[in-house]
Amino acid sequence: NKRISYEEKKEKISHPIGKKLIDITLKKKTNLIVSADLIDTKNILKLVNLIGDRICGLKLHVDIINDFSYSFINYLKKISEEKNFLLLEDRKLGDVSSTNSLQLHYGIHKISSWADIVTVHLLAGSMSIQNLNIPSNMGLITISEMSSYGKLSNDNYIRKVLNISLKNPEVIGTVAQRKVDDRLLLFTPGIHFYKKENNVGNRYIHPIQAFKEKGSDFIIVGKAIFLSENPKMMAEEYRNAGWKAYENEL
Ligand code: UP6
Repeated sequence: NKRISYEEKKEKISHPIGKKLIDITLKKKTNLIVSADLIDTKNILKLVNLIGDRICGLKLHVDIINDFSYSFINYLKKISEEKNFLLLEDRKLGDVSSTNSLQLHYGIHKISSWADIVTVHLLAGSMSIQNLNIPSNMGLITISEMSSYGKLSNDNYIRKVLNISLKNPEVIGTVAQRKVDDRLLLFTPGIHFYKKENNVGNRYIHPIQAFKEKGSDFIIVGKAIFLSENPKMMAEEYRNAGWKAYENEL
């Protein structure tokens, strides 16, 4: 066996939201997370209605939304429950614990009141994700290694982030460009069928490479889907590609 199955992985993951994500993936046969990097709620909701059946998670950058509101979040939450997918806020927190905590609980977005999963950098060290007082059904994804060209993380940094991730029970997984311990879920952004690089330094790999070479569990796809002329069809293509790539590694 080249990798462990989602079923086996679920046994190794202790956090309820990590288990829930795997359950959704198995039920809907999709390891696709769509990154809805759009600046108007209307366009996000339009996209979600097209792709909701095909994804296990929807990733947002809520701080780019011009007309953010609670009615938008409540509506999105409702669709996420109906269509069975999780909401990820790609906040990439990176400050000391007390500031991270304020950014999670307060301000306009009150992330902890609705997000299932939030991303964090660990530049400030292991204590920066302690005492965040997040709800027990909310999980963290650490950023060990970015997809971008010229990323500053070296092997030593990445190893340290992975170690901290394994020790903190609120962490369900990580973003990295390499195989990681089976007890972490591995999320892979920078996915595109044919593009290798974009003009602002992001690097792309095919879903097959993500599963074969990097040991990915979930692919994160943004522009390849939401900028396409037929997001519904493209989401289905990435869902299929991700699922086949997973099955081929078993
Ligand atoms: N993202 C990356 N690389 C990382 C971590 N996160 O691209 O290492 C995020 C970006 C964007 C999405 O912030 O929201 O994943 C990728 O979108 P794209 O597919 O349109 O490039």
